[in-house]
Amino acid sequence: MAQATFTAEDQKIESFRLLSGHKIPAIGLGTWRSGSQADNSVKTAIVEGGYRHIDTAWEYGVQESVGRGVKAAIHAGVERRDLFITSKLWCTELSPERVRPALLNTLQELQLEYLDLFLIHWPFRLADGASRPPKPGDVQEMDMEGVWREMERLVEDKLVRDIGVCNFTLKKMNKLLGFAETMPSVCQMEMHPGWRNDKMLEACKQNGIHVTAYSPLGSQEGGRDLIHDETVDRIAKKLNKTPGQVLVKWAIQRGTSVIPKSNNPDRIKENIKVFGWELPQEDFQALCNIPDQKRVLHGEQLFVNKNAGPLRSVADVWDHED
Ligand code: NDP
Ligand code: 1BO
Repeated sequence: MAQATFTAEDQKIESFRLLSGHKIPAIGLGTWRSGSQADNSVKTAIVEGGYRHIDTAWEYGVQESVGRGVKAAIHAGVERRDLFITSKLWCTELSPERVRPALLNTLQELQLEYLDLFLIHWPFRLADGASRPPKPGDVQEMDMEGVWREMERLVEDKLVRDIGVCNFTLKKMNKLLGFAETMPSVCQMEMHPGWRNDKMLEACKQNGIHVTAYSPLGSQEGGRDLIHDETVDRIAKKLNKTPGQVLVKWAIQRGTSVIPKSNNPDRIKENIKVFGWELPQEDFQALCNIPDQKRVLHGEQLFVNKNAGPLRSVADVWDHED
């Protein structure tokens, strides 16, 4: 259930309660492809935009810059305990003995003592130096139970407050729930009106697992341009909001937190001005009815080797559930 808190700027920011009892702010700043501007974007988001949630990953190559941005925000007076910082365990580190060193490296890059949320980035183990697309042998068996046990130990040792997964299927989630002693608090998945993924959202809700929607605007280069979608544009004009705000609000009204990425200070501040108003039901529904449902982030380049497998198609990546 969403709850509201107020930032220093008196902007009402909603949050969702996780299974652990901790709260996740409804909006976070994405940092994939933020590059060397990540520090400025993170500082602007926190200090000027009122963001309290930052999403990053080792794979993005920006953790040191994100860490500088967080440090600058703390220097400007924001308390660490009021921030929610997420990072992710990359595929090359998906073996039990590599989990803790990877987390410690992430903490060092971010200059933090703990993470609020640590996620398995994708449920496939990659060999060190794996190519894109993968060569034979690059995609390897993952010991999901062994990796999860190590994630659980990070919670016990207070190095991370919550753990979770990304890019899972129903099949993989059921497998994880079969042995998890600490439940995944969060499942981070691609979700926007062009790829609703209702099945996964419902399954997570039934298990009390919170969903964070990634690529809420349709992602970046090579993505789906939802900002210029005619339904989104019509609703934005009608409500006197921007297309970005309509897309962010749609995600929150579905009960998901949402992590739009921007390096542009005006858009960073625009994307979080989504509280104190609602999408009327008819507009929410029109967004749900946008046709041509398909993923942008299907994982083909990362994981599919058509000749050697083990994942020979995008359908294999998603356990033939789409
Ligand atoms: P988004 O859907 O957030 O879209 C980002 C793009 O939209 C950028 O090109 C940005 O440009 C532009 N943009 C931002 N705000 C606006 C606006 N108001 N109006 C018009 N354009 C806008 O893409 P991402 O794929 O980056 O997803 C968001 C975040 O989700 C990632 O950054 C990452 O943190 C996370 N993620 C997680 C994944 C996972 O596997 N767990 C996979 C993919 C993403 P500009 O910067 O110039 O504003
Ligand atoms: C390759 C990483 C996709 C964005 O999380």
